Amino acid sequence: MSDKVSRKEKFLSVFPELVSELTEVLNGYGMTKEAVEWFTNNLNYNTPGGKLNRGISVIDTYVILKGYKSVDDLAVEEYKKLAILGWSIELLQAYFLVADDMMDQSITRRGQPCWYKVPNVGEIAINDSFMLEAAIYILLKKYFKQETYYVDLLELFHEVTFQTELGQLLDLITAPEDHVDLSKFSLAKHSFIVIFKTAYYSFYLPVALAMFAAGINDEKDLKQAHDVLIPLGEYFQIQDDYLDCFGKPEDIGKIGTDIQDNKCSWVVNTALKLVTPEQRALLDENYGIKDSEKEAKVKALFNDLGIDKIYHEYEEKIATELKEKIANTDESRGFKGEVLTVFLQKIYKRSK
Ligand code: GPP
Ligand code: MG
Ligand code: MG
Ligand code: MG
Repeated sequence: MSDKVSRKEKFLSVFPELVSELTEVLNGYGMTKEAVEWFTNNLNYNTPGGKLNRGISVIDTYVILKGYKSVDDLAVEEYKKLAILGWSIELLQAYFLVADDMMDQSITRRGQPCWYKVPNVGEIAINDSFMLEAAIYILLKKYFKQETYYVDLLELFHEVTFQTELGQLLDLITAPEDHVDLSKFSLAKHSFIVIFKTAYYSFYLPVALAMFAAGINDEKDLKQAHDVLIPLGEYFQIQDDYLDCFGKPEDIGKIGTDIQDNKCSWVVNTALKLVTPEQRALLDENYGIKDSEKEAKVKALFNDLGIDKIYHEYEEKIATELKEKIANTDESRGFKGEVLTVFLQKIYKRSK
């Protein structure tokens, strides 16, 4: 635990330097004091408030690939470069979340009002989200332009960003907030949405960044990472969907809202495959409506259908498949299966 806290603190301690370096760029363009303050607030409000797992996992992965004992073995400059790659993912995530909260008309994020809900921000948040994304490329240019893998980093960020946008598009047109149409849902669509909207940037990106930084850039190795991390990311989101419905609020730290919110979740998609015409009619009538009695009817149906058991079977099957794949990792070029094991261990049978 204390190790985890100190890894997070060490990672966080780099952020203020990045904020000053980024705001210096605005000063260099002669931006007004007010504009520089605005950008500083945008960065501080939207970037560091989450769990930072994605950013920190870049560093952890690099430590394993390089065969170091711990992050304390990294030289100061080496640590900073890795932390910048980590913060670049966190900036990408900040960009996505500021924009997503406007699209979803959300109210709070990470325990505070969504940025666009902050007084005087409103639709300026659209431009602010673009600036969070632009900050990634300012940092990459400053710290990595001289590296042979600079173009690899740029292409990776561009590709993963586009993949996330594809997932977001399918998510938005499949489950509009205000219109329930369960005929648009399917497990195949669910799989596409979660892989593109979450798995690429949350699971593949941190490992691929660490691999480039460690000089392990063979297509075959990137594919080995991809072929475990993408299904692992899908598994992670299926857990999230499962816990939203079946998790204990005291474990997951929130009260699930997917049923009332008309979410195209793994749970409803699994149910849709099993229902009789009568049960389907019950779902059509009660899913996606802000009414706790209707929600309770849907939950009772999920229980009747044995979704809980199907989930646990899925979990065992996917974990076994992933362990087998990891055991077969070809380490001849320097890639290490341990990187993938660490990710799987963090997720397997989590209850929060
Ligand atoms: C959050 O998903 C959205 C993303 C991670 C990707 C957004 C992509 C863009 C291109 C803007 P969500 O809306 O399902 O989750 P949450 O409940 O956290 O808002
Ligand atoms: Mg959202
Ligand atoms: Mg969304
Ligand atoms: Mg969820």
